[in-house]
Amino acid sequence: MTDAIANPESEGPAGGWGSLTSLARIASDTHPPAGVVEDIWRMNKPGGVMCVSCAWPKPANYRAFEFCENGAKATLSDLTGARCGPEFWSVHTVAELRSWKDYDLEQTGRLTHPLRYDAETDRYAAVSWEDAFADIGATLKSLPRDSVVFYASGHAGLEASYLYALLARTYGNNNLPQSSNMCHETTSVGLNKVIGSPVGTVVWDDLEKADAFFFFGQNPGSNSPRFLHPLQEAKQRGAKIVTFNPVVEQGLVSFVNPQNPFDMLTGRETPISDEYLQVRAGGDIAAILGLCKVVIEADDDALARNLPRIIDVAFIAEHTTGFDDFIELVRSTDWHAIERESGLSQAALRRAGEIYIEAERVIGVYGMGLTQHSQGAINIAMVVNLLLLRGNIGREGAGCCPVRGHSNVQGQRTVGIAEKTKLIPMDRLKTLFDFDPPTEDGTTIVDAVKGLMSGKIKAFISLGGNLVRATPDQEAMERCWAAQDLTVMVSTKLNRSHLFPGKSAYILPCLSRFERDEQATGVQSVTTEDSFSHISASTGKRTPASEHLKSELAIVAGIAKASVAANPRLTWDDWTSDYSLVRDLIEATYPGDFKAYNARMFQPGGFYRGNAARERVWKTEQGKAVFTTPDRLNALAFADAPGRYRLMTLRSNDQFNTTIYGYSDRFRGIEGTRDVVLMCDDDIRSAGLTEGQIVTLFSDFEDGVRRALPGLRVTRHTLPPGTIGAYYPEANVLVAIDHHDEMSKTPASKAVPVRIEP
Ligand SMILES: Nc1nc2c(c(=O)[nH]1)N[C@H]1C(S)=C(S)[C@@H](COP(=O)(O)OP(=O)(O)OC[C@H]3O[C@@H](n4cnc5c(=O)[nH]c(N)nc54)[C@H](O)[C@@H]3O)O[C@H]1N2
Ligand SMILES: Nc1nc2c(c(=O)[nH]1)N[C@H]1C(S)=C(S)[C@@H](COP(=O)(O)OP(=O)(O)OC[C@H]3O[C@@H](n4cnc5c(=O)[nH]c(N)nc54)[C@H](O)[C@@H]3O)O[C@H]1N2
Ligand SMILES: [Mo]
Repeated sequence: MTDAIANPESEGPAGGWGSLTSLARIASDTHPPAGVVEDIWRMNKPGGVMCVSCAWPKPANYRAFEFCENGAKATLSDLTGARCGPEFWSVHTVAELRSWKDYDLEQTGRLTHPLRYDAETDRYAAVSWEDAFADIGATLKSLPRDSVVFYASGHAGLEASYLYALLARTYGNNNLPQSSNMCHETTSVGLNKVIGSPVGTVVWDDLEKADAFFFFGQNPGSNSPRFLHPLQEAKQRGAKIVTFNPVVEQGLVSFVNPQNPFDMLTGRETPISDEYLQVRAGGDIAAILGLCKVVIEADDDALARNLPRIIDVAFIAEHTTGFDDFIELVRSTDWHAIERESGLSQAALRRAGEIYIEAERVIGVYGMGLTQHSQGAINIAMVVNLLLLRGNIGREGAGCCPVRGHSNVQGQRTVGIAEKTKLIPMDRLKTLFDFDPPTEDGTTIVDAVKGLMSGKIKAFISLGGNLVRATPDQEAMERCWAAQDLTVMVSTKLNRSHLFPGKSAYILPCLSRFERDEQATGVQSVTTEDSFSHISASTGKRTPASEHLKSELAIVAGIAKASVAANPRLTWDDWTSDYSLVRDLIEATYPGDFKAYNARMFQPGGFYRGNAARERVWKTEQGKAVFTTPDRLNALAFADAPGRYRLMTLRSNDQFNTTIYGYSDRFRGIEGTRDVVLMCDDDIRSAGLTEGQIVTLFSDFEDGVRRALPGLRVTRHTLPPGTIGAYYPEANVLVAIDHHDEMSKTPASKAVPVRIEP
């Protein structure tokens, strides 16, 4: 809640020289080979590689530089000169590596050989691909079908992902949870419930036409920095930006375009947010209700004075349901309750509400700050309520914009990596492949972790990711993971999940998207889907990190051939030799989304899959867009209590999820360590602590389990009282597996109830 927005903690604006310095450091850490600069230059452009980092779209009218600091970091990290070969294991045991930090594991470099764990020596050793596939297949065949999970992190392209889902289903289950089960599953379920679309409704052109952007719990400066370019342009044409975030995130305060020589030389900053509202963690329902109250009051006033209405009466009547109940709640909720629950003043909410009213076209942007709460789906429904009031969905320059994480996280769901059977055209799969697809729903991540804990789950295949590190209740997770009969991880780099091998355990190293993928019919391209539902091709050009690597698709096919009953329709070898055949299958399975797929995949900006809600066709139960009346004012599963804080688990600017690139979170002024707890002055004082003191955080989730994270340095930060922050993934030991969004089971990682002790 600031008038002149300033970030007391940041060393400078987002972008600018800081981002170049940060890149130079990573380049010197990774010793990239020749050609990497060319790859970065061509990134996210037709004929180049689509970034392996986030899912931000690739504009058709691309700029000279269509990459960001983090995309370049991810590229340098994939193309590092460092190698983690079999000789590494003659020096280190798995037990020893468990004391290593995520950063140190990442620095060992690219994995070069398929590896099998040997319990006797407590080391991994090289194994041939044939032996690995044969042994994995034999174990899978011996296990009950429902005891095996096929997890995917959002990296792998659409082709490998489609075959991976087919592998699970022909093996015999729908156990296909994905990283989005910890991320935007709240969107897939919650947004779908209210507008009939599991994904956002805006496209690139809308960004260029919007008059206002409302940001709720999304941090573009660190997590989708290319977003700052259209935001900068929006500001330059007079659009307004309003941010709701407990943390003053630098990317939402000001930006120096590192790719604009004039900006760089003059240090010209573009201020981003016009209003910055530091909402309490979990307080967005109340905050948005406040905005809606401003809109309704203005509308009442217009009506009384015979002026044009503020709400879009015609749109509401034709396209929505639930309006009356919602408005009843808006009217009956008093400002006192709104201020208390949001932590924001009525005056600040009025200023933000005025911006909403004055804007003809508004885009509502959100991220993990809304989805990772116990009432995350209601948070999202509230954003939709706000947008619906003025018809801001299904119109140019307006809409709902959830910003996705991994580069192909949205696309993997599109092509069948989903645990919910109702999302899958099973009849088409049956016809195409002549088998009976499993009919029971598969497991979410939360249920998979609980299945591990109870011993029901006996094997995990991971297509990318680092699930042991990414999920809640990490200590229990490490124990249960290692108790499985089989763990198979398709990976590029060593990570903590590899250090808890099952009774039989394999690490299968794959190509990065930048690397040349040579198969029997020649060099292959792969495709991914971005946050705006556009599908683009990537063709890797770099020499693979090792001659022993296989593509993700070839690895999936290898496991499938060894574990799934032979069937003349399952031509895994043909698909591996020519990925365009897989794209034909995807088109046959999803004809509406992938028409002329092979012909269109190199189209600049990608081809659009379409979205009914964008056309105001509402595929909801009610056939209309839904106003939701919340039954509470915060998104929490617990009440406030003395000594209890709401812990947000945060990302630094120097990490991609569990991959830690370094110890510099320069936008937040935190250098050299990640072992910190961020607290405001008032909280430090009232807890009787001093800045710099080392403390332990304890979970205050009322299930009787002791969860502790020791060794954190109290660090002063500008935050609302009662809201504190620590880094993910380190803080995952504090998150309880039963603490998740009610509707979608997304872990509630943004308001974890904790106590602090010296
Ligand atoms: N550099 C980098 N880029 C990434 C990633 C990364 O780790 N590093 N991860 C990728 C992935 S998988 C994802 S999903 C996205 C994640 O990107 P984001 O969606 O931006 O996720 P976070 O950074 O976890 O949290 C977003 C913001 O929510 C705020 N917040 C916390 N609690 C609340 C709340 O209750 N209300 C509100 N209004 N705000 C709140 C936090 O202060 C933070 O600024 O980024 C992707 N891109
Ligand atoms: N407390 C807390 N927990 C969270 C979150 C939070 O904000 N707070 N965020 C959640 C979110 S949004 C997400 S998405 C999850 C992330 O969970 P995951 O997706 O499981 O984790 P990542 O860190 O993205 O996975 C990194 C690993 O993927 C492998 N990898 C990298 N590139 C490739 C590739 O091209 N192919 C293959 N096969 N493997 C590759 C590497 O071995 C690397 O170590 O974590 C969730 N957990
Ligand atoms: Mo994510």
